[in-house]
Amino acid sequence: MTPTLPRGLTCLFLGLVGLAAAALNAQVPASSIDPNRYPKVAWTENETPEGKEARMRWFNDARFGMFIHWGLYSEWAGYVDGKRINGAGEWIIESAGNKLALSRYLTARDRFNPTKFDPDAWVKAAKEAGMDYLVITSKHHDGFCLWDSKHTDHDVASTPWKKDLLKPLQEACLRHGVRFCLYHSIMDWHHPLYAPRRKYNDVAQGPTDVPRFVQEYLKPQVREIIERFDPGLLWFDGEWESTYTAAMGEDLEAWCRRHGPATILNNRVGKSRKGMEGMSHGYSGNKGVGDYGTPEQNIPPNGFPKGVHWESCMTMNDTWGFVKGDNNWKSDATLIRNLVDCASKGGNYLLNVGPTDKGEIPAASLERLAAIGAWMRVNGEAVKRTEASPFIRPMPWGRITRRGETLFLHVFDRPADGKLVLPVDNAPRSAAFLATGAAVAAKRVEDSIVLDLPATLPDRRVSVIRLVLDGEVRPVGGLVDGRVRASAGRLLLLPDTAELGAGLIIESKSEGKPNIGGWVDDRSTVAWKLRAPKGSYVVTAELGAPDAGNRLVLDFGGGRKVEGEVPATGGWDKFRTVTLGTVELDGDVDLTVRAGPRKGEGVANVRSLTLTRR
Ligand code: H79
Repeated sequence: MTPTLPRGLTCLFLGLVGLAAAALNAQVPASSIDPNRYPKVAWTENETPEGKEARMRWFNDARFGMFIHWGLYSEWAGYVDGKRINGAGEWIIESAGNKLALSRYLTARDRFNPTKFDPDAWVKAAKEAGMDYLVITSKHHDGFCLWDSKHTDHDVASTPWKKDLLKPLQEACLRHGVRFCLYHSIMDWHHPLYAPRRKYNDVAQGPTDVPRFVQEYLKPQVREIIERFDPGLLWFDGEWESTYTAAMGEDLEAWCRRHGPATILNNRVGKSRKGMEGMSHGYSGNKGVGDYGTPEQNIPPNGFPKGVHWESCMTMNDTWGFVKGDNNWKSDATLIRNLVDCASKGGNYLLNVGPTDKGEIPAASLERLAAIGAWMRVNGEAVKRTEASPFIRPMPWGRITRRGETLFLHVFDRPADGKLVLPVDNAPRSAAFLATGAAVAAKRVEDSIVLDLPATLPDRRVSVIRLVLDGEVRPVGGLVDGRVRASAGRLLLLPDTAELGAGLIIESKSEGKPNIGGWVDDRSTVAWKLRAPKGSYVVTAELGAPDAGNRLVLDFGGGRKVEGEVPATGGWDKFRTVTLGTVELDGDVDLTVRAGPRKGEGVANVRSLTLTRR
């Protein structure tokens, strides 16, 4: 145990730190948002979607954070007896097979002495890169704790360093306006009660008992770190072994809510994660799934409905924990594009550094953080506090973020003809590069805004254009807040924005245009969410079908149905527009399309439905 200040003094001290942080903030880059100043919002039993948005705000607005993997494995640095152990540095004991006994692994505790640890330098490196939170491993799978825990001696207090490493980092975070967060592994290769017990564990004695491990060790430690470090979020991991159950996940989630109601939880607190893709079954809203999804080493190809939160975590080289000589570094261009990619899909990017056992972040990591920071000082406003692109799929030339009536066009690759075509029912007010302020020619052409790019872009990695529109964006066929909107009295329902039932796929049968296909089971459904201005609409479908006699039934809810015949169009790849009927609509509609009893090979390939106001 380390001595602590009396509570009153601590508060006074934190107050002064707050003032100091406010003064420092005047100097931090304009890209930063200081999550420490966001009001704390507590989770409640019957939280509304708006309540959750308020609780998640600092996280959502930040968009960019630093992951830090640091522990005994940093001392091994990927090598045993001078031989590189393949795999991630932090997995060395597991990856070494039985060549590294736990008793020997633990000798790193006698050597772990981070004399170069400079918490202010770490936090500044994060802040100056445009990161507004950091997540450090309080405990990784090897069970070693970076703070002086009252529940174990397998911690930093048992090293030559002796002192808590998390408190100084938390205090540096308060000074610089970075939200301090913790990673905590559920799987524990060291604890004697944890099962399955590893073969290389020659230290643990007695029977394993995971329910007791959870009750007597995991939960008390989680409470200890919440109360001691007030983490903005808890990043659980190692939840996938079958000894940890869904019931334990729900119980741990409830425990965290009770002891840290404002602490955000990732979905690895429970058992809902779909592999490395990282999202939860059914997205969110269920017990034991935490607050957000955790894609690992990948970025989802498309965004998710509004209200689904996620964060992609990724390494800069090949490993999370420090490995000597792992020089497979991603370029700054790749890292900036990844960050923008996440933001354009409504998610965060959590980028890892693996400090050495001496406490140094590798120079190659610092160089990349500095390069990202330089880009963020110019373009950060197009990342921070933005919302996802109004288009459900990425543009071929780059990515889009938005705030209010402004779209930020992040150009990765200049199209050969230099033209960016945005299918929106808006007029442009202004368009200019953030980097230079130089105007970009933008005009309305039919259903689109077309921008003419200069021959050379200001930044070969990502050049951002701030495009101000004449009002809220009205994407043609796209989504605003998860619903297709009308444009010039017309609602265009495309495969991209549909929710496809079992067996249905998006394919392209002709002219490179996508269509919904594979409709051979007449129990399959296709659904759209839309918002229709009050009126009477004619419903048409652009479809291809070899056989006549099939029927499409459109259920608009509230007893409003439109039913129409599918004619033979001459083949699956011969598309024709047919009128299905008319319907009265007013406001938000959840449309479900079903097929009547199937005739022939299948129902139809559907390219689009169009609702046109009369
Ligand atoms: O903390 C980081 C990883 O250690 C942890 N999650 C991130 C945030 C993680 N745990 N499991 N996995 C990632 C996936 C498992 C990968 C493995 Fe392997 C493949 C384990 C053994 C083979 C990676 C590659 C580790 C050793 C070789």
